[in-house]
Amino acid sequence: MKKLLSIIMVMAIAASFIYAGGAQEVAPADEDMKLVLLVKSLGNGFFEAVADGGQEAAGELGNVESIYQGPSSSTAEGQIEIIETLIAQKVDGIAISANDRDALIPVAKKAMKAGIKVISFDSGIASGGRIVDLAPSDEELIGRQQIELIAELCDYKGQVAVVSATSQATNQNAWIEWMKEEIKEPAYKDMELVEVVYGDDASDKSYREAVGLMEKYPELAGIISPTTIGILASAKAIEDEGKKGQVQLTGLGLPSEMKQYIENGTCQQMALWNPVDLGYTSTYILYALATGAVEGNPGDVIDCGRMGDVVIGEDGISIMGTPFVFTAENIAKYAEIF
Ligand code: RAM
Repeated sequence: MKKLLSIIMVMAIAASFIYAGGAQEVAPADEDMKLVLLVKSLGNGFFEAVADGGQEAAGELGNVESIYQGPSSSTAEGQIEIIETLIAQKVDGIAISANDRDALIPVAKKAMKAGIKVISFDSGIASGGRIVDLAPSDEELIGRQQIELIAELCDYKGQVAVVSATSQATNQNAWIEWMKEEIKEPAYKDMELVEVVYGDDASDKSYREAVGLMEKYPELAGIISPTTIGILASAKAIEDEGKKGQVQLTGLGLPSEMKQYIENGTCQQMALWNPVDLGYTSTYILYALATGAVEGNPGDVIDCGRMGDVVIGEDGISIMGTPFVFTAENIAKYAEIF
């Protein structure tokens, strides 16, 4: 793991950048620049923390309005509709956590043609549909780490299953592919990834899917839920089914939401990054693009306030850092922040 981490850090630093943007349009100085954070769906604490980061950045930048938007459920259609409206409103930039990496390309291209700077963050749009994709961490690292975390909890034995977000989510799908790679390693020869189910980042559906897994696999040893909504619903499902201690749980969870389950041992360890930083950095990147401070050329370095310089990498991808791991030891501290 240490070796992988250092390789990734070197990759992140050495990365170069390809620009795919359109004509520049700078907001007149007397008007607020409108920078939008368009999330997968509303009602998700993770994205509310992202919005806080957007507000923080807007406060520092001055003459910036940070606008938070999202559909009521995590669908590409809902996001497309919102982007059409944002084009008509002539906003200056949109940072999108995509519900589908390909389906958003045409509308994103339309926005860029209209002079709006489009980036993706958290869950990427494929190249051609955004200038920059800001990833919270390296996909491979996240996926492999999830298997390591559950293996430690299950003593490297037994059946594990995944409660994911939507079946089209760029980020979860990429992480799951790396989970499938990692579990092929000899250390996990006594483990099996039996099924991936989709809770659609909706609490009720995630809960039902987690219960369904425990009914279908009575010997299930662990659930990995790489979504903040899914892991919370899975924790509740494990407790309600009386499976605490028998079915282990890990994934990507928001410390403020998962604190009680980390402290009572239902989920002994999980990972995540800081969503406030993600919204803050996305807003700084949009600002740099919309003001013309950078065009997004290979190797561009963007001043992102308290996050320091962000280097735009190959294919527009920029990687922020490494996930934190939360346990009963440190959860209280982080739960106060996000
Ligand atoms: C959910 C969303 C988001 C993901 C986090 C971990 O809130 O699916 O895209 O990054 O979980």
